[in-house]
Amino acid sequence: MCTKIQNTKQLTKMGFRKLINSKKLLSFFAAFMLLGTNLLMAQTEAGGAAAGQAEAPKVDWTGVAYYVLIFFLICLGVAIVGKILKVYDLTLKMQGKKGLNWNTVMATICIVFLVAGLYGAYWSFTEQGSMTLPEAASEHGVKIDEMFTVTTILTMIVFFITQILLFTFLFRYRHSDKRRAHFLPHNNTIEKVWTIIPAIVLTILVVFGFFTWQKIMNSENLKEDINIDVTGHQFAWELRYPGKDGVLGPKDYTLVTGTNNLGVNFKKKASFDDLRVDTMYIPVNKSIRLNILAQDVIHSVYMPYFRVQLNAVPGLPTFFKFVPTITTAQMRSKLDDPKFEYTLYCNKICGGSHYNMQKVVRVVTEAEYQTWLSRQKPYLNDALRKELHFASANEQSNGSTNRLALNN
Ligand SMILES: [Cu+2]
Repeated sequence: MCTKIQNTKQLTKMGFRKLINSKKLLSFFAAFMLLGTNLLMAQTEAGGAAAGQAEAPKVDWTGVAYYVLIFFLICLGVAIVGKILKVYDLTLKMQGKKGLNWNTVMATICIVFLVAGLYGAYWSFTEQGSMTLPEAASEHGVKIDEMFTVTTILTMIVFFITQILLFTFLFRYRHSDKRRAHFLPHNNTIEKVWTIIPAIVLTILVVFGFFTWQKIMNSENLKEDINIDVTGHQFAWELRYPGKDGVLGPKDYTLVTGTNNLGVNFKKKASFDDLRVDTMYIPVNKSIRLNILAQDVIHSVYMPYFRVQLNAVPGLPTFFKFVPTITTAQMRSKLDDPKFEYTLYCNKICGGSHYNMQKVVRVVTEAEYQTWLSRQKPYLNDALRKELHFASANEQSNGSTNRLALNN
């Protein structure tokens, strides 16, 4: 008996030695790296503070290394606990006692996983939930948000029920020598329940989505729509507004030149008063029709606050109609951010300078919109007049005064 205990002690010692020897170097390395990363992060923070607030925040890749290392440390910790349990189990067996009940260990781990996972879901909602967009600033955006909320609530109910059932069943019905499993080869009722319920829920969601999409996209073209051409190319958005006639001149890709970079056809009258603008001004509560085009690769018109997104595809003109409901000034006071701007982004990684594809969008009152519109420059600028061999704006105005003078 005495030798048996000694043997056990020796074995335990050997086990621990092995464990320490194999993990020692790795643990030291991990601790060293963690300390090093912390120092790096401290330096970045100090550097950022010294540089002042004017500089844009930089992506801190040392933070990623920090979390990767923490993950490896946790894995190492779990492995060490596992090894210790294994050694403890062996010790018990060598002492002639009953070893560890691994089924109970695994079942407990399942419950721990469930609790940690549920807390993770709660953390995700409370921490990252605030990162979602504020209220929709367009008519259809409210409907999209409703759809999103209903889908999230339904999927969350299913998520919580299934996860809690899965892990508690794993715990409750873990293997036990006192219990025999019931053999259930087939049950029609269960099959029907788990086929019909998801089918009904999914059908409701799909039909709901289908009708919402129909309402958004099947809008008629109205005379009072404000047509705006949004053309994407690497790496900028070009905006063209119709002039007083309210009609955009036609375009033809064969007419594209350095000066006429959108290929506007100036054989048509409607093209003459078109305007080229830099910031997209749109009047509140008016129907806006964006005519979306791309000249090289696929881009994507993305205006998150209006819940607008549509691809800009070369050779395939598309459009999106929406009604903005909150002015920039109103949104600024709502968000308590005097610098807030709505933005038009490109939502396709379309090349190296993709990030450049941004335009400020301002939602204003009708009066402000008209004032702004009257100040915009025509697409047909002097350089383009020269290229097309048109009389320049100055010559034309001089000509008309001369004619007036002659008539008098
Ligand atoms: Cu793009």
